[in-house]
Amino acid sequence: MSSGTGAAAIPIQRSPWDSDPAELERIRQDFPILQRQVHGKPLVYLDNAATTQKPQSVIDAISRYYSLDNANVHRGVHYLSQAATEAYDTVRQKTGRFLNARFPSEVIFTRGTTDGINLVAQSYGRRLVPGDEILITEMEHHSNIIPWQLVAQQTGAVLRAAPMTDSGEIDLKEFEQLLGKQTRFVSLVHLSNALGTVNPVKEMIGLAHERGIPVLIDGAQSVPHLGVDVQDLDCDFLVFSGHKLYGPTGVGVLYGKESLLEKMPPYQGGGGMIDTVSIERSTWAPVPQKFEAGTPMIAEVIGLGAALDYVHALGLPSIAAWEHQLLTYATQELQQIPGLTLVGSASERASVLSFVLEGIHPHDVGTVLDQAGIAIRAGHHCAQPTMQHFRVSGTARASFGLYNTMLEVDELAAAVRGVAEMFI
Ligand code: ALA
Repeated sequence: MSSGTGAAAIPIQRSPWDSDPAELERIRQDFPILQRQVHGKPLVYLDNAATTQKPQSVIDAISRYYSLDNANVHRGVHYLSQAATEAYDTVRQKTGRFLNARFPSEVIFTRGTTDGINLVAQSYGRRLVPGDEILITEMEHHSNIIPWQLVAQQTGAVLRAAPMTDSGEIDLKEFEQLLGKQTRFVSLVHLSNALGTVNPVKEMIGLAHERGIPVLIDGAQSVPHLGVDVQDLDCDFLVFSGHKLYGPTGVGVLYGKESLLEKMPPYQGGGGMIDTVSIERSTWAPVPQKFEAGTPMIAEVIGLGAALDYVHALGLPSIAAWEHQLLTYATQELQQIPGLTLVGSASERASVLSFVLEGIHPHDVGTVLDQAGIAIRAGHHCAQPTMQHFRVSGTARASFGLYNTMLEVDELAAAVRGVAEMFI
């Protein structure tokens, strides 16, 4: 993997469970849902880009919190409140270490990736004035398009998108040309949920920084599948979701450089984010509390902490290596199916395989596979501009997680071959 991807901190190596099926089976036992059947068939879960399954340790951490430790944080002098506050703040420190942030206060808990991008758009973005430009790319998820459209409408700023090539890679020359005198902000996806492309974000951040432009990285897919080092990338902001990292839904992380977060106005007002309040005016708590109005997602943050522990114990380099092997094998197997076209053939891809079958609607592919117990996603993947580029209404998408097996790839390939033959 080149250093340009920003994942240089995670060298690809062989995964320990690569040559030891018993180790992979042991890992699978950690995920109770993988033992269930769907339509009378063992579940083959290949929709990890949408959400990942949860290990028992995450489920137990949430259950234990509600059973034994439930209390509000940052508000009480009593034992439980202090214990909950300590548990909550410990996850902030853990997340900071996971991302290699300089300070734990650079970690803000959000409801998820979408919430984090909206926070930056509605806080940092409020400084934009008519004629200012925001630069994204053609391969963004809707959650990295709409918040910028909204702030552009509010401020008179202009939203531009760097185009991609037909292999699903950002055209870096075009990207650089679009970094103009008026560009005030850049927001980029690291790993495309629709194509699997790994963008050279470190290089792109460097190009933006040469012009003094801050950059947000949408790490929804890259944080769980590649791992990210925010200091190595030198991104100004990065967002991800807990539920795509084997943690719970309803919690995510916004990393921001302290110097930027300190200058930004609050996104939402309420309890917990203030220093002083009078009817006339209020002053704000320091970062990160300034951005965490109201009772936060305490149980979810604690579940995220357990997910970080789980991933850390296995090691992201091992996870990335295993998923790389699954993707390579799946690509090789699916490419042999008559009538199948891969959508997205970038030289650097991870964890996601998008495809269309000639003359067959992706939803039909998804429905037939579902009957075989195989869960994939079919549709536009909340990336309609990406679909428009490839002139398709949607794709079928298999996406891998740390617990998938080569046998499951064989089952996927056999089922997709069956669909192709059924409709010919
Ligand atoms: N963004 C998620 C996906 O790609 C929901 O499926």
